[in-house]
Amino acid sequence: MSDQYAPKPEHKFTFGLWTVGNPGRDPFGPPTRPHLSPVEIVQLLGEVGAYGVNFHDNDLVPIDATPAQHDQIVKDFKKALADTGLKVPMATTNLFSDPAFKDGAFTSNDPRVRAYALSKTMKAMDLGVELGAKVYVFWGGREGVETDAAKDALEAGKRFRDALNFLTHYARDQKYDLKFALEAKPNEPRHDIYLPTTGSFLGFIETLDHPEMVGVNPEVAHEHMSGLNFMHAVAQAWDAGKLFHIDLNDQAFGRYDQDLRFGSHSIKSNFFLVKFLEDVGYPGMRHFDSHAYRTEDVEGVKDFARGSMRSYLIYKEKAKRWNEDKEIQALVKEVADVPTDGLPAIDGYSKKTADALKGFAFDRIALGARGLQYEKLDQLTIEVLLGVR
Ligand code: GLT
Ligand code: MN
Ligand code: MN
Repeated sequence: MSDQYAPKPEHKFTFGLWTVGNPGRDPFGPPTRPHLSPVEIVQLLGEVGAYGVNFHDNDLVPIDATPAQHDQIVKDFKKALADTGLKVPMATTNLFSDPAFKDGAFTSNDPRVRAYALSKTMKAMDLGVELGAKVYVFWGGREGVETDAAKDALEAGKRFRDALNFLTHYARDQKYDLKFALEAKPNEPRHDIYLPTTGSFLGFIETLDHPEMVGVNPEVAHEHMSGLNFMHAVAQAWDAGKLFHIDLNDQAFGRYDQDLRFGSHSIKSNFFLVKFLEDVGYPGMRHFDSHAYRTEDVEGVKDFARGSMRSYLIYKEKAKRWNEDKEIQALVKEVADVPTDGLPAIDGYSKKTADALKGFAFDRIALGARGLQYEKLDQLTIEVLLGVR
């Protein structure tokens, strides 16, 4: 592998314990590779050159661990972090695996489940902060329904809001330096999950007590499952100052949640995503929320992890090439570089401008007849991606 695409700490590449630790289980068959302990996963990530490791409370400490086991596990994990230099930039809560959460956590109809979810999340936040996390992710995998006969959607939204408000107040009370990042997914494991897209969350956040603490964690696969352009969702989040974290993976449209290796499937979309993140200077973590094919052994998991980071850096290099390509840039410029003689200048609203615009004689036919050369521009883009430019 050429050095140019070797991961470095400044690239901020992170993986979850649940990603490289995925043992290859799927709904149709059991694991195909050995279980790795958190310490072994940290060592593996150190070996492949990742910057950080993220976790759900129960990826690290099993849900039924005794206090003594908890302490020992956290101690061993801290030692592995110190030995490898890996950081913990993000943590989250598992509010979806345990049968107690089968009808949701914060939106459950059962007030005892909602209270348990708050308690579990506060303890998980304590653990995350203890290990250095600055971002706390909320993915409400079970916050939904199979049938709308079961739950009042309006009430569910209010419960979700109440829970997040409670937890922002808790974080402030504890003086935690922690931001929340909400992750949307339209369905799976529920038939429908509430607040199904990043755009839904961006609207919802503004209804919270502390919107400044709360942003989003968009995931490629999840927006693709909704049939959406992921980069557009990311751009909207960035514009709103809400891109606190990002889950990179890949996904074919119209399929189950595949969590494919980043960069492996939707090549043009991935290119424009990386170009966007690099062009705006997104300063956060590049988290790979994906896992190796079920066909792989532990060596294949390393191939998966190395490939994710390497592909990101290749896309980044292609984006630089695109930005520096004279022919491409000339075409980009040409679209907006047109004579505007006589056109009223628009610098915000004024009555004078409004009147001038309403009185101006536009040559609508000429506007519609102009060719924009996007075919040529896209072909040049494809040629950059295919390596002939
Ligand atoms: C789960 C889900 C991911 C979320 C994780 C955080 S867990 O693997 O599929 O998209 O980001 O809870
Ligand atoms: Mn995710
Ligand atoms: Mn996913």
